[in-house]
Amino acid sequence: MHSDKNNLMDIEEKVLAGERLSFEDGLALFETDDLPALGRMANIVRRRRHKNITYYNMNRHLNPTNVCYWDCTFCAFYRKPGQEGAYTFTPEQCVEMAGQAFNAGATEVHIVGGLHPHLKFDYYLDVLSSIKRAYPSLHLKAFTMVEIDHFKRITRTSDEEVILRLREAGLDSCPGGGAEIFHEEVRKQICRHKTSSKRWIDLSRKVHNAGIRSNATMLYGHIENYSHRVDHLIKLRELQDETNGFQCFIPLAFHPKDTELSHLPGPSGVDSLKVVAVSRLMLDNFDHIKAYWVMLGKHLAQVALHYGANDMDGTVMEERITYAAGQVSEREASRNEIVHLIQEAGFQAVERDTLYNPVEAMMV
Ligand code: V47
Repeated sequence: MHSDKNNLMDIEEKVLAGERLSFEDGLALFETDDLPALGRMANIVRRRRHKNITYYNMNRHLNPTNVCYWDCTFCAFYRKPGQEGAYTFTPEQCVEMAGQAFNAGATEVHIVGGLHPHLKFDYYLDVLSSIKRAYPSLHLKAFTMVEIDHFKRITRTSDEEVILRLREAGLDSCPGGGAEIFHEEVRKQICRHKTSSKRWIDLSRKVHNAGIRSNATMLYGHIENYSHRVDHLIKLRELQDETNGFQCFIPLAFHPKDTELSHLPGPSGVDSLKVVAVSRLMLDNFDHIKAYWVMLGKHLAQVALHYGANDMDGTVMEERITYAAGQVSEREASRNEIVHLIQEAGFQAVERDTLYNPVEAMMV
């Protein structure tokens, strides 16, 4: 029988030769305690692709409503209609917030929210088109596959028609949320009413086929096991082989506070670094892996840059989803702070737009 050490040596050979890793390889990578070996391998791939560069962007999160008719057990952000703390911004308020971000140098607004039982599709189109009209150069990275699925249900048109109307209203790309863990065994326990994994993948395919880029995420550190994670990564890799429409993968560290899963501890720092490294190694057809500092914390995000990540996300400006689940100190960062974090970790900071074009004037 192969020992763990032999296994890792075989995998490292594959990594050096640029060969694709298998499901079993992914599992062996998660199972090892040899964190430095994981970091070494992931760093080889990261530096091969991006040398010493770490990207960041100037962005703002905008969550038009927290009202949601679903009840995902990992979420502390949603409120039922009429519940204390429930809110819905008007399109005018959304424009005002986008304007503040634009004036502070943002190139992107990241728009996601709850599935409100009464808002019409026109509301969402209005949010997009009003921001676009006021600030045409702002990139609107808006609505996950879960929201697009909801729009399809409330409009009773085709997926293609929904995507087209969003694009006409100003949608430029889609964020990667709502993927959670694809394996239905886990999904039925943490988000049993939510868009199925098959549907999430199918809608991503349709978005990519319409020429729109999107991101992908994985929520880890709750009830999933290693094989669920590897299954998730391989499903994403398969779709990326087909469409090449994903820009970036973002591992999302579970924050338990005030969720139905608050009895769980959330992932350790070691586990988070493993996820970043294994993602970099398994997702050989993804250009970018994000160390999302909001969920990792700023210091662990710095370390993650040595474990395969090449992007720090951005200024964020007003994060609500992780904040609701107990992330108290990390809601926004200035450009200087992000650049400093990247440089302090030993990398060259490059400001990018949403599509990973360097923003030349701002290169540091
Ligand atoms: O879909 C919800 C997750 C996601 C919790 O595309 C939680 O560039 C941790 O998708 N603890 C939203 N995570 C965030 C997201 C994202 C973030 C940054 C960049 C991009 C991108 C996408 O957050 C949700 C869900 O998977 N989430 N609750 C929680 N308690």
